[in-house]
Amino acid sequence: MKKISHALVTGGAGFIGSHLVDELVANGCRVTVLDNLSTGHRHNIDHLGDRIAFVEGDIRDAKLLDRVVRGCEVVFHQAAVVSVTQSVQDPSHSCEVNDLGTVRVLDASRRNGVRRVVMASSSAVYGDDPRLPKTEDMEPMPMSPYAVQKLTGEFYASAFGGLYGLETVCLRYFNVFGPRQDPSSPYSGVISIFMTKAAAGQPPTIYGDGGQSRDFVYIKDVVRANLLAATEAAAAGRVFNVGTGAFIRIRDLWTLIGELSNVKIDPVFGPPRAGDVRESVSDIGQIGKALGFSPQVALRQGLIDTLAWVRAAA
Ligand code: UD2
Repeated sequence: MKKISHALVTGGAGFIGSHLVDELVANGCRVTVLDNLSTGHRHNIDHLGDRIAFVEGDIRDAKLLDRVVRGCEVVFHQAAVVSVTQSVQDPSHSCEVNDLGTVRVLDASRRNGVRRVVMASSSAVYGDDPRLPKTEDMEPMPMSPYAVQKLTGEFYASAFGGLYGLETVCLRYFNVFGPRQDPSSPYSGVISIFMTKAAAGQPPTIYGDGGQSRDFVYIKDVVRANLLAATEAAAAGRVFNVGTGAFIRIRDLWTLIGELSNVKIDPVFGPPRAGDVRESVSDIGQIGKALGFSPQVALRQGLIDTLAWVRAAA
């Protein structure tokens, strides 16, 4: 892996951000974390002690951004209101954080000589386009405020490249899972919720008929995609899917988690969730070709590792 001298990770106390921080530190990179701890946790980065600089603050704070961005070579922009449901309930708030916050991060980056910004985008931008798998050249069909905001972020990234020469890479994450994904809110990732239910011997609620598909990508692979996006010359100005190219339906996911957890409990079915996408599976040909990325951790192995973490954390 090519070396990065100094990186800012926004949302670095969150699930994805904190794993990225771990890997950057392991690679000898100087790391600053900016996180307002709205959904991130100090305990995700506490083990790093003074090997990182932690700044508690908000990405909408332009003055603070100027201070923390200065001297950074790469910015990994992971901070966001990450829940589709929350964006449906409070579109103004998620717009402020996800759009205004993103513009502020890009603006501070270009004013302070950052070489490249790697941005967390989302598979949500594809919406319910029935064509599968989803390829980056499909016309986006955002169905939720969250999806609109992530797509807007991509457009800003592209405009900042054209206007100011700032290198940007947008990564459309599919469903990321792994240790540290917080199961405690109704907006949490389905795997962390299902595992917690299985451990407690309780039935999960499946929204809709459970036939919806998702492409679950393990956190370690997502971190690797970020590092490639930051260091490979060919990534600049591009948008890439980050997934596995495979999918599982939500009801089959519960069966698999039950099997790995040694429980057999029938799920409860509830009404479908507003803004939920029916089918989601990535085409990862582009990121494979341009950056040499391919996922290394299969769903089953990732679930086993996540389950071990859930049990240790209980
Ligand atoms: C994920 C991302 C989101 C966005 C989106 C793009 C997470 C946590 N969120 O949202 O940020 O990028 O992908 O489409 O990764 N479900 C249940 N029962 C539960 C919880 C969830 O049936 O208790 C279903 C839910 O209705 C959905 C699927 O499981 O169909 C996945 O839900 P999720 O919240 O983990 O992720 P998603 O795809 O809504």
